[in-house]
Amino acid sequence: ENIYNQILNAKLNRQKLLAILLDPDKIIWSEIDNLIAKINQSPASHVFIGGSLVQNNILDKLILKIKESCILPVVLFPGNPSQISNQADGILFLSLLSGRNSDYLIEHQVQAAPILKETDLEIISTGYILIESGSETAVQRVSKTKPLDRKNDSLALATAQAGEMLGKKLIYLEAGSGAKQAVPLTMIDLVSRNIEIPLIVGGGIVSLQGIQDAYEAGADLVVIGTAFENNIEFFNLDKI
Ligand code: 1GP
Repeated sequence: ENIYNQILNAKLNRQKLLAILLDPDKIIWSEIDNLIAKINQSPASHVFIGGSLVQNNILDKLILKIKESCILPVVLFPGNPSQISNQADGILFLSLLSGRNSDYLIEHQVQAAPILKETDLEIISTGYILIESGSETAVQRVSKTKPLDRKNDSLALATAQAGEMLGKKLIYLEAGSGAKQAVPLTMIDLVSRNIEIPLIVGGGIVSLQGIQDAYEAGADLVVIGTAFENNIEFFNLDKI
């Protein structure tokens, strides 16, 4: 359980973590070496791999390429059970706790379990909570679920606590990739102060200040996808 223990230890030591999320479908292969170099120069502690419509051969190819020159743990962040690659180090085994679509609560997990059993992946049980963020996001569209009201901090907390009581090892507060509005800081604050397990926050964070704010509110690990995808100098912005 190396990946999880590292996240847990970081939380205990108040050390903040950062994941860069790569969508295999959006990779520009001619620029991959430079992309990986930028990841290596960035403060990232993890590489997450996921997207809505990923094909397996691309997934394997991307992970093998990253592993050639990047030592960060590669963690799958799958949109559906077909997005499994034994080339990664671990997988966020997600259950979409904010929704009431049983496919994303348990059906996909049932389909994935026998496949995962055949891999060496570290399975990290994660309570995934989608928060309303100004307009419909891909997670919402694909999962056909309603996100939680962004003003209802106490419902987000009750959902996170239910996840913790169900034995989830991580809680992920998600605004959705490319969200107009990130997860509210008051919500991060309330949830982080009232659960023991590490808290991941992502979706719609587009500045270094936004990352810092999420950390200060209580996020243990922040996920950056779109902002880095749009500008691989993202983590150098304050140094220019
Ligand atoms: C999406 O939380 C991640 O699942 C990252 O979102 O692409 O908006 O950074 P962004």
